[in-house]
Amino acid sequence: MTQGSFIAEIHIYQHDLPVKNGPYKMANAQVWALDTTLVRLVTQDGTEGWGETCPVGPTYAEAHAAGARAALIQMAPDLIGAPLWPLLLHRKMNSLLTGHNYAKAAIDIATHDLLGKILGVRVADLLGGATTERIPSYYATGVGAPDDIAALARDKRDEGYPRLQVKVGGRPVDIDIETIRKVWEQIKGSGMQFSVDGNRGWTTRDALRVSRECPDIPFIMEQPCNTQEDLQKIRPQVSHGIYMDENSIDLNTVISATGTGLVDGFGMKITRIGGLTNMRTFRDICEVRNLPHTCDDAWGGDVIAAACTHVAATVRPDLCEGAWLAAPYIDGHYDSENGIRIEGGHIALPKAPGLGVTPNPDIFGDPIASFQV
Ligand code: 0XW
Ligand code: MG
Repeated sequence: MTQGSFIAEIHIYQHDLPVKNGPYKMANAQVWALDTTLVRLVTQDGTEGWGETCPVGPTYAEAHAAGARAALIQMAPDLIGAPLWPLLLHRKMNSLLTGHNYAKAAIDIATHDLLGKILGVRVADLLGGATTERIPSYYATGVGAPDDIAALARDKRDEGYPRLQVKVGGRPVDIDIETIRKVWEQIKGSGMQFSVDGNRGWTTRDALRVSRECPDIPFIMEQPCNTQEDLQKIRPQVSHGIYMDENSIDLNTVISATGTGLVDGFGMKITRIGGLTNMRTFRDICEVRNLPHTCDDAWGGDVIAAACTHVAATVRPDLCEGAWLAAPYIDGHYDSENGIRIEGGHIALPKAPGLGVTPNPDIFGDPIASFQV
């Protein structure tokens, strides 16, 4: 029973996820392969739970793969013997290390997986209950030539994706404007939601110009510029909605951004905000303020994909902008049978207790570090 369950073992693994047809290009990052970190927690009676954290290269955010592992190794010895309650574990982790949400998230996700298995319920139910068994996803293009991205947009529309995110930035803004126009030609009238993601890459001058020159196209601007101050500056001058992604580094920032009306929604990453415990709080703040948001992560395999899917299943449907998964960009699954897949632009919520995926540990080789009672 959970009352007596505690963490008896922590195993940390490193694994590479090569990008299909790489590199994947964003305004501030280009990635050929992703260095992911997995955590396997084991309780005293041998029940296992999995967590994962996978920054998308070292320049997308203040997170990098080696940093995640160093932070986990720093905390792990003091987490042996800790009870499985996610809130108490968060407090414990915060007493051991300040910040480093993206590393703490791997432990938090694994704890939810474990708790679900012990209680015989899915993670979505631990988070308040699933509103759907078929979760919308969205497709994110890389930064690319206008005609190529428009052709991709058409394919993804035809596949049934309800939302498209087009990456821009890091090049002359005229090419971004051309891309936006050509994509819109393909998706207008289809009902597909449209996000234009600058990944911090536009100057405020660029963002103002795009909004001014595309007043007829109903996209939202996702993290167009680098800082919150930049967003404040453009906010009163643009006619398009603004979503915050990379700047929303913790719940405190989310509270400020919602409280001041700085943004109209969020692109949110489970690991950036600190795991499912904080993601649940974030979801509830957004629901109070009627703010739409995604449930994503930077990158990662089946464990992260399952975590995104479970939390997205609990979001009020009119606020759910989808769960982005790396699955279409990488080969293979950790769990060959129940790995998370996108079909027709949607994801089936796993049925089994916990995260509902069981990674094959042979894929990851020996742990890079292990801790036990
Ligand atoms: C499209 N994503 C969810 C995946 C990439 O890691 C970046 C991210 C975003 O929206 O910035
Ligand atoms: Mg984004």
